Amino acid sequence: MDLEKFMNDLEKKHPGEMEYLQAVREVLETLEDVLQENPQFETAGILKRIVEPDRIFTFKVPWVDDNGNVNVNLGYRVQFNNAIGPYKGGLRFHPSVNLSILKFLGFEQIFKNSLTTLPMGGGKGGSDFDPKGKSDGEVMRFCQSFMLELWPAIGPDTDVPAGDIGVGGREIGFLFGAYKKLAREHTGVLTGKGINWGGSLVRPEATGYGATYFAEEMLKTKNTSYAGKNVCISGFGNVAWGAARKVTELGGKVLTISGPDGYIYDPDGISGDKIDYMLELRASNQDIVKPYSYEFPGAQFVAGKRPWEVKCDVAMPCATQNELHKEDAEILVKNGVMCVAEGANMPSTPEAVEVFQRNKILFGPGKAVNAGGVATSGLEMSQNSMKLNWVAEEVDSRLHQIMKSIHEACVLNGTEEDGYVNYVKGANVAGFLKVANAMMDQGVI
Ligand code: NDP
Ligand code: 2IT
Repeated sequence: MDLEKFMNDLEKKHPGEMEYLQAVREVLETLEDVLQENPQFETAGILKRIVEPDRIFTFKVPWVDDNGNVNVNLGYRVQFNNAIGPYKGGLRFHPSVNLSILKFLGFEQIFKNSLTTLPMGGGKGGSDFDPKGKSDGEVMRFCQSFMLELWPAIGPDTDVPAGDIGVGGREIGFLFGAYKKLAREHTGVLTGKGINWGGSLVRPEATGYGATYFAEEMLKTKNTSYAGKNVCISGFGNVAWGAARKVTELGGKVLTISGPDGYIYDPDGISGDKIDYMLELRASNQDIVKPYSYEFPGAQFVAGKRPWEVKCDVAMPCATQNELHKEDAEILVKNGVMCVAEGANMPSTPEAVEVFQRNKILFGPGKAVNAGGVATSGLEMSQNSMKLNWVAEEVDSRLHQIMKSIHEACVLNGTEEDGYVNYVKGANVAGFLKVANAMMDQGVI
């Protein structure tokens, strides 16, 4: 396949969709061998079909704020690919949300969900609504208006949304309440639900726990573990919180978290009460990490910078896309980082990934490392279908097993001649093959 021609043609169809084009290129770059070994994929137009979403819904979301003013936001749902199961993926509420970002996330989700071993297709959605500083009533009215438009397009066997940036338990509750009223049924149409109304234990922790389990497997390939390692985490949301908990439990020391205002460096380690405080910080609706340094005076707040300048053994970017640049990667490598595990989706730029791989650093891409979140959403769907709840140990042990199996799939498909594991290639190849074969079986449709 002529990758440059393919990308040029795609760019002509979707000009300016930078994140989407970046994600497509990153996957296609690693599929050369698979495409050569499977000429039937070319004949059946698998690539041309897999890069385009099945359909996209866009809609307006009008809502009234506490002052009685009318606001209008944009709402989206991208149903990307349902070859191996119902569309599945989160909703993101953030002012930066646009179609390019949701298409990149939906595209990544296809392969991530395939890796989980569970029957889930890929989708993503959200809005440019900013929950920051909004009252509960405003968030509720927004969520109700959003669902009023979205509900006919989703369903437990059709498309199952969940949380992402800006969408947590509160938002899922309001969205679910609205769906239940409109559809007149109580089903597993969303995941990340409250524990008393169909949610799964361990789902809130799952992405961060899963990321840490995956990185632990990576470290094992070098006969080492988290014990005694210094770890830099970015972000301070749901994923960063779960990762901080599990890293600490496994004997690592979390030195940093970060927000849009800068990062916290805590040389004593972010553990125990300090991790609980992260939840308070997030719930404060201010979206800044600086208050941590007032609460725990041993810690330092570094304004306007990212945490990658702090010397560490393991780096876990858990905030957002393209937050770790080439220069950050170079500093991390210079400071002796041995493992980089992406808790966020596509946080490292392509140039940063190239630096890690050239220096033979253990590098785990988001679609493998953070798959524990959606995997546990899949386990929530299984429990909803069976109409029963598993205990936390059962869910956690299944999550752990899934992360180990994703790691094995990456090693199997990504090991290079010199023994270096290219986890990017491994994850893309393993994720792609299952979906491509399913598409072959189902015809051109
Ligand atoms: P949260 O909303 O809980 O937290 C994200 C936080 O990171 C936001 O408060 C945001 O602040 C902040 N942030 C944004 N940009 C930066 C930055 N450059 N540096 C530091 N902080 C920043 O989201 P999640 O924890 O759920 O999601 C984090 C990442 O993990 C995303 O990439 C998401 O797609 C991914 N992910 C999430 C999963 C889940 O289950 N929740 C599953 C798999 C992946 P602000 O709003 O002010 O910009
Ligand atoms: O990016 C992701 O995998 C998520 N935000 C979780 C999606 C889900 O359906 O649980």
